[in-house]
Amino acid sequence: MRVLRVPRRTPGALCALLLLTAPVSCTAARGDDAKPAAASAPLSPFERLLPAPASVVPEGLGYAFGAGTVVRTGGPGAPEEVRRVGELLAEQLRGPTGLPLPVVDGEGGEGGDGVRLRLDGGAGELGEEGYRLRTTPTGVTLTARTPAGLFHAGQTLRQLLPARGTGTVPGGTVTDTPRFAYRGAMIDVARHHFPVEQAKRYVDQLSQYKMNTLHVHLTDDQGWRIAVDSWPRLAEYGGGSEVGGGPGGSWSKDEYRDLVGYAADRYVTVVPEIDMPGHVNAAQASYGELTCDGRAPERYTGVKVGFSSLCVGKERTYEFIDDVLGELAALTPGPYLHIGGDEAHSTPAADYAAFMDRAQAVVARHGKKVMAWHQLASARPAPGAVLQYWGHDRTSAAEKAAVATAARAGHPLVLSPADHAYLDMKYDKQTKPGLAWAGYVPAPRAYSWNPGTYLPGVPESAVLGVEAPLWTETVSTRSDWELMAFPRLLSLAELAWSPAAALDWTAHRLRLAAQGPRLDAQDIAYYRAPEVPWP
Ligand code: TNX
Repeated sequence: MRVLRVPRRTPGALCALLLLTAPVSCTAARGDDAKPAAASAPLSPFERLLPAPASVVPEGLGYAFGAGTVVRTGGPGAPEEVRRVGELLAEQLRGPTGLPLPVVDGEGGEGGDGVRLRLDGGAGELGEEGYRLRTTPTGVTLTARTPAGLFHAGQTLRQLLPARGTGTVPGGTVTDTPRFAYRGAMIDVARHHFPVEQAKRYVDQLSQYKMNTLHVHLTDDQGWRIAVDSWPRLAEYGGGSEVGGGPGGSWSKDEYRDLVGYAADRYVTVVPEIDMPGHVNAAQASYGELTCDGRAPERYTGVKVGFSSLCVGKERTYEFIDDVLGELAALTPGPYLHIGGDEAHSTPAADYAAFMDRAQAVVARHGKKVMAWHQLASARPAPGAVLQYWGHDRTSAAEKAAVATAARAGHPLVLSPADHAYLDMKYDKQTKPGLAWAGYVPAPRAYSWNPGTYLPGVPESAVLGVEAPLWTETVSTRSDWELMAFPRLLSLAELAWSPAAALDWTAHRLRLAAQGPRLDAQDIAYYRAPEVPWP
């Protein structure tokens, strides 16, 4: 066995790297490294992997990609889906390598050289999304129990080749499974409208770092972005506004289906959100019957929150949410409908609880599970409802305790602490777009928290995962979106996937730096965070 070459680095980095190869115990050095980033020795391809894999055993010689390399997707009886994963991987590798990489139906085992995709129903240790990637001089074998695992293996393979050009995949075995099942990003397409193409681009970007959920915040005071056949003015009129007075826009059902299918091909589940009972001005501007006095307000293009509320005492309100959630459920293969429930400052607490009871029942009747912001914890979350925590260091102990109580009662938590995971917080005071109500979130801060121990009284087993929301009050262009998301999204992807023992900022910032050329090659407008030694 070849020993993993470890260039001179800090003890923390060394520790994290050792953990990749050996089950030693090690206290990772943590904390924000405010010093300017120094250049350091180049990382090996295994060390560059982001998210850091659970285990790497370097061994023997590698496999050189060349003009004759083929992608093999399994022998007779291999499911069509494996073929599809192979086709997609070949397409992803053709761009940077410039090789033809034909996909052949054939021996997916060790039988022929090249890249072999192998589904192994018996590999129980790899779970729902894990994989093994084994490289010898004759090829690279990707093994998983599920097609999703094969997809993730393919993303690892991409990172083991240069950002541009072809090369040799190093010899050895990567064995890798995720720490958390839910690894998400959220995009707010309500405050500013974005085309579906931009959301698909984000799916490409996040799935290569093994994130598996895209939460889409489809409605808010400033705009309604999804077509609803039974209430057509929602999109037609309510879609025609956005923050700042721009034209807005909305997605047809076909566009939305296209996004959902595109995401599914990359093993990303779309979680649609219709925010209620607050954040509904665009709906009420479209249909006056959704207010208590029956009068439609003007469309809204400012950035205030908490001023609108559905009329909790009116039956028409429940016909509305039944129609909307019914149509949305029919468009949603994933398990969750997110019903918001945040910042309902204009809905009295008793009304809020009564409304959320009925809204949750509607979700269940349409065969879906409820997801909601953590304010639902203080009302009556339905059995199994997933709560998304978006508090921060200054959130009151009582509010945190309500969430912890709900978690211990069996409500899975998705953690999006605003002062670490909110991609719309400015990096520092110089960042042009963004807000700062939860403080600045420089790159090390996005990374330096542990989802498994973050909330007092919440065991890691109650944490379903992590999500990075990008609110768009101040974000209206692709470049600002990418500036805010990258590199922090990569840090959250690693927190969500990698074993706790591998988390170490000093090592992580080198992995981030190593992603720079890949982000450049993909024309991603990332922020060159000064704490990261970008090449
Ligand atoms: C809080 S987080 C909100 C959003 C804003 C965001 C801005 C949450 C559930 N609600 O309405 O867009 O802050 O950072």
